[in-house]
Amino acid sequence: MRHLWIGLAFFVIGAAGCGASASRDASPNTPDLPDAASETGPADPGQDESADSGEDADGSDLEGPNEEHDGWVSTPDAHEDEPWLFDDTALDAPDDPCPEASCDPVSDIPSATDTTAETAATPDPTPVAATTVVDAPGNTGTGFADANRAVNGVRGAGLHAGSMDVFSLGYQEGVNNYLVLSWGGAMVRNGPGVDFVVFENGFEVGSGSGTFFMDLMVVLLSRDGITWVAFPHDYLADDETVYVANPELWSGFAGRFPVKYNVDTNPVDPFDHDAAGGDPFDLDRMPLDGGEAQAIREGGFRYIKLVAAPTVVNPDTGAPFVRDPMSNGADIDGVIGRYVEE
Ligand SMILES: [Ca+2]
Ligand SMILES: [Ca+2]
Ligand SMILES: [Ca+2]
Repeated sequence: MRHLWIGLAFFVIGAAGCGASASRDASPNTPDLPDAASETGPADPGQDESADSGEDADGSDLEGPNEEHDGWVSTPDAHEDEPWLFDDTALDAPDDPCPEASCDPVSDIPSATDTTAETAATPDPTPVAATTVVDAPGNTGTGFADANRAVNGVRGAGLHAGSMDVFSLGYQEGVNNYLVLSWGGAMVRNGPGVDFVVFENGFEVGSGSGTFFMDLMVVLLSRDGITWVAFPHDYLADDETVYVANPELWSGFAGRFPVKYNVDTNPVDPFDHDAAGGDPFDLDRMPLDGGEAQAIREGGFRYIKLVAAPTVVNPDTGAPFVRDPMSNGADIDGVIGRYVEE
């Protein structure tokens, strides 16, 4: 698997600078939003209603069991009085953020060919893009607020440009800060190596600069659309109150890597990270907790929730995850599962 790490080196060499100089001209922008930190105070009791109305405004093409947002509030780790601000301070993360031998604690990129899955029977690879928008409160059906763009195929724009074929999140909790997708009821199982890839639209700021513009997301998984478990994630910077534009420091997040895979113009293997880019995830990193995380690790998941990281509390600081000052919300091009079974 070493060749993968070497292949990735060009992504990260010297990537210690901040993306303040990044231009988002090539990337879709939603209107500027207030700083995330200012929106994460005590919950507004009215947030539930505003969130529901936002969802219903254009939810004709939405479906699924999460219409009442039960998943967000019924998870034991969630704050009952802050339904839209996911606080992972109680996340049942392992002490070792990278418990498997298959997982490099620094690069955090699982090999596509590892054979360490602990599933009883190895599933056959059947790569399928997530096809169903289950919950997208920010969906308006138009432009970058068209949630269909997250299930219509991945159209990456390469190392130095962001795809425009994306659904953009914002930073208003419950209004536009997350997206839930499914595979139409099918299960994404844990097989050898990477099990699913999230394609956002990050890009390198200047050829060879090693500095990347990223819109980071926390990934949550669910079997039933009600109980959610966050994929283990950890910002590894020495000072976690300062944003660093280095994908290697954002362990377990989505939105880290540029996307070269394009269903129309560059239809490479989406699980070949060197060729395709994107953010690979291996269910072997879900903790053996004897509970829901382990059940997903061993049996797979049906629903994926992508949440704008600046609206999620970093348990190491007690404040929301920091972000690039130019970031105004993640842009989701698509998600592809590798071992998809009915
Ligand atoms: Ca796996
Ligand atoms: Ca982006
Ligand atoms: Ca797309």
